[in-house]
Amino acid sequence: MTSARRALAQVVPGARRVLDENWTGSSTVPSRGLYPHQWSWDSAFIAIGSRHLSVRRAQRELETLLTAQWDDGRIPHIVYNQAVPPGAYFPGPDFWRPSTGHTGAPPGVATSGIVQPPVHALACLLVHRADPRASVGSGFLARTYPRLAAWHRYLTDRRDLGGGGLVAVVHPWEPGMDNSPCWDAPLARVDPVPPETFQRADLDHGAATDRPTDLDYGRYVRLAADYRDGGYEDRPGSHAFTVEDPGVNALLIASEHALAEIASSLGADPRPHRARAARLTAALLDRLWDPAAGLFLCRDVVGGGLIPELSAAGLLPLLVPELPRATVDALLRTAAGEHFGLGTSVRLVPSYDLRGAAFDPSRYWRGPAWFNVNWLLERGLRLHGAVGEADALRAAALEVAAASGFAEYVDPYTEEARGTRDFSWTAALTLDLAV
Ligand code: 9WN
Repeated sequence: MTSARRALAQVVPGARRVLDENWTGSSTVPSRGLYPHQWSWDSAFIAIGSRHLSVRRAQRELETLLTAQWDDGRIPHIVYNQAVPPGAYFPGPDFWRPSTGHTGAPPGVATSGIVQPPVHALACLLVHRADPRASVGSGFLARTYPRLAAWHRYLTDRRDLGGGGLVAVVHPWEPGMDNSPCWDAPLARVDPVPPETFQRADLDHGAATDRPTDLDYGRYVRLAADYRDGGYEDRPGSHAFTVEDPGVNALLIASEHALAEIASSLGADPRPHRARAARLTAALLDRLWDPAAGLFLCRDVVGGGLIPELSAAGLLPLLVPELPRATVDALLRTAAGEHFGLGTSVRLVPSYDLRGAAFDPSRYWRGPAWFNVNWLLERGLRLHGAVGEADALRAAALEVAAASGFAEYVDPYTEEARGTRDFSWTAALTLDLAV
């Protein structure tokens, strides 16, 4: 048997086992030990994979998350399982409660107050397509559409903190790439809280060399506490950390196109969604494209200017359907070039510049290859006709996922497992690639 066929044969039963073991009855934890609650973009990726096992379960995954939506439209990045002991994950549910006691979350639900990248409309569309009759018949699409529309409105109306038509993130956890070197300069302005004032739980489950540092955590806590104490208000100029990230904005554009398709399936007007996607695409090109780097960069709204660090988030605009051909070609050259080495020095795209001063092949978002990023890139490559590159990436992802025990991330050179194992989105997305 070739290694590709062996990988395929292992991935499907292995992925099913991971997803079954991590299912709680209403949603799926990213991993039993390290992440014992529901995470926002994880659930979107998980539903994309679990729709191949059970469409109902994938619907439930997304609807559990959407039930925790705040009254301003935001989808919180964590929905806490209140049966889990509070110390099992830091920060726990009590951390996010403002002094007023009101978070905007629906009663009876414990959530965080920050957000994660908007992959949800894309996930809902893919779950719908897995069984359109069931999705319309059960009311899944009709229930999720207004919630997704409110979510996108929150992002475009309340989070345009740079005033240029893009969504800004106000915490490094929001773009989902927590300790990316892109945040080093903007975070250096943040005064960390002292390490003795909080108790990390992540180091009980993960190697310290694979995780963010205590100094990173001190700054994460300061930013989250300031946001909470300000009543989660999104006023321009009120956040110490405000960044426009190309990954977050590209995912919003892809999801806005998905929302247009959802609207059409429900007999609603898709044009406002297409118009919003077009406006966001123009703003993305205008504010974040760097022709010299051949990549989209992050914009530091507080400090001003583009951040000169090359992150895989800058390749994610390949998911944008209306990207100009010259931009697509430049991104393809950058992906294969010395900074990301795709198909030349590595088989899976690293999270950060292989040549960057901060590159570390083991530490979280500072170099390791992640399966969600590679799944998104595979989709983007295919969308723009780079079929050979997409096929090679798919084959590598299947092989490495199976060999690594569905690792959270891997060393991009050696492909050795890093972080936790039996990680849900690795299982879900490789299952999606396999079937
Ligand atoms: C903080 C759950 C999440 C992912 C993020 C990843 C990591 C959390 C943490 O785990 O972040 O949200 O505790 O480190 O960076 O992308 O959603 O899998």
